Amino acid sequence: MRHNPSTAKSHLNGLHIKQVFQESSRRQGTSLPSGARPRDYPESFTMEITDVLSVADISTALKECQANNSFDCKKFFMTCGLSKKSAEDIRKVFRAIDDDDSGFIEEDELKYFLQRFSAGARVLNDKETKTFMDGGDKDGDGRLGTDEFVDLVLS
Ligand SMILES: [Ca+2]
Ligand SMILES: [Ca+2]
Repeated sequence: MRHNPSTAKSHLNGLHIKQVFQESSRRQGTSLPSGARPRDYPESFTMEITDVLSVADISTALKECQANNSFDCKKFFMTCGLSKKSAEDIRKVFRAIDDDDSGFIEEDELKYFLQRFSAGARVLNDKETKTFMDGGDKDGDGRLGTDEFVDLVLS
């Protein structure tokens, strides 16, 4: 029986190295906040709200609450399509609104809620922010936890 040493192995290794190099260049291209730990947030790094919701639906929802005092969170969640999303998708949106990654949406983050959907959107006034917070803050700690947010969207 003849045994022919294969030359294919070294060729494959060359290809493999090239693929690894391309992969690592691609990863370096993504923006990583300093001090962030990728393993804790496997999917949320480059997460944009538009990964979950369509730009057209967001635009319609923002138009509905353009006038001062016209913001209604239930109506907004319905129009932008978030009410029909899975709890997992709603949690992704939660993380996008939780700007300081505290695990909670505080009042000052809620005030800028609409700007997370579109940078040019208006800021909610104090009354709208309070109504929004009171509607979701079931345990009364003055901030929205993930479950409180998911419940509010799906209610
Ligand atoms: Ca926060
Ligand atoms: Ca709360």
